[in-house]
Amino acid sequence: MACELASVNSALEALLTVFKRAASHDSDNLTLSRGELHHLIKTELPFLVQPNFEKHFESFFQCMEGNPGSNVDFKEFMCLLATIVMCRDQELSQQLH
Ligand SMILES: [Ca+2]
Ligand SMILES: [Ca+2]
Repeated sequence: MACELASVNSALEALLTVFKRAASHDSDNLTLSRGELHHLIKTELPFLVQPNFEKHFESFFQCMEGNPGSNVDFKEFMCLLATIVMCRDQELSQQLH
C-alpha cells in the first residue's frame, strides 16, 4: 500500500512538473495560455490530437479555461486529466465485457 501511495505521489509530482514547465513560456508561470496548452497537448498528450483537433481547439480551450478571458490553471488542467482517466477506464471496462 505504501508503495502504491509513493507511486501516486511520484505521478502527481511529475504532473506538476509538466504543468509548470509548459506554463513557463510566457510571463504568467501559473497558467497555460492557448499556445502553451496547444503545445502541451501536442507533445505530452498526442492521443488527443485527432484529425479535427485544430478546428476544435479554440472551443476546447474556452471550455477548459473556465472564465472567459482567463487561462488554464493547474486545477483546470487536472480536471482535463481526470476526465481522460475516467474515459480510459470506461473504454477498458467496455473492452473487458
Ligand atoms: Ca503561462
Ligand atoms: Ca481559468
